[in-house]
Amino acid sequence: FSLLQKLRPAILNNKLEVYFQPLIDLHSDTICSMEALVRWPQEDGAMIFPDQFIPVAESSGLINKLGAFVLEEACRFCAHQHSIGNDKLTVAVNLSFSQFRDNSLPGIVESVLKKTGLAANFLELELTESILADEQGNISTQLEQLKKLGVQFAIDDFGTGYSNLNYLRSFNAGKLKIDKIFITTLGIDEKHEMLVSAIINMAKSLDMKVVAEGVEGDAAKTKLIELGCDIGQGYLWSKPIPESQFNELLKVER
Ligand code: G
Ligand code: G
Ligand code: MN
Ligand code: NA
Repeated sequence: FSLLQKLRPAILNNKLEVYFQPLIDLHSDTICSMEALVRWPQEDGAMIFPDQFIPVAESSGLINKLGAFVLEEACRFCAHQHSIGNDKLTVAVNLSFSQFRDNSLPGIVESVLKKTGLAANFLELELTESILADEQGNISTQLEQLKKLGVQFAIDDFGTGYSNLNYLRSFNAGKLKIDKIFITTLGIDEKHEMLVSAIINMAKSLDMKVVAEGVEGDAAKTKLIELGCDIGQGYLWSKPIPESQFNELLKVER
């Protein structure tokens, strides 16, 4: 069987699972958000990661179903956290270019928010710069519709794509996520330090919160605090984990 032949029934029969990775507010040292990252557990205990099956879902038209599933799981879990008192927690969901292909995304997001009861401003959609830069398609119309719903946006993998800084400014995303390739060795070697510092200052001048992805050690964390970064995400705190384990993390914190 090909991956595609297995993926279709897996999605239809709810065999995919959504993991969550915490984002840490570096000022208060507490969990302020979580990123939803999809996983595909296999019968034999093995795990297939999204780098392998997202491209298959994108090229086969399954990405909308997959995306709707992740959105619903993410919003449901966040709404549940609100109901038990973690009422500041936000949740981030990754979007791919192909999820904008048929104009259905704003409607899907709206219905998921309604169904799960999560207030729109607690949902954060992660976009890459290439999605933002699309000028031929109708992505910008859909982004406007999503903005009207009141959802938030984060620019993902910043520093690895082609930036249109003027568009970045006018788009007004709430968060800028610096790609992990610039972060992992921070505080160990000085290679990326000036660049990270410049990105942080740029984001601040654009009124965006800055997230450093791929924080793996204390050296990077210390350097990021020194550089004025707001939020960290990475193995230093936790890798992406299932809901049950995420609940434990939040309990430890309280
Ligand atoms: O944990 P990691 O292996 O989860 O993620 C690998 C890549 O897959 C990342 O680029 C991430 O953005 C992407 N990804 C993870 N979950 C989703 C999802 O639900 N939707 C989309 N479109 N991409 C995802
Ligand atoms: O959506 P995005 O492309 O940013 O996906 C984040 C990816 O980074 C996921 O695959 C996630 O599992 C991975 N990741 C999260 N924290 C770390 C980390 O500290 N180090 C590394 N190398 N990868 C990480
Ligand atoms: Mn992401
Ligand atoms: Na990223």
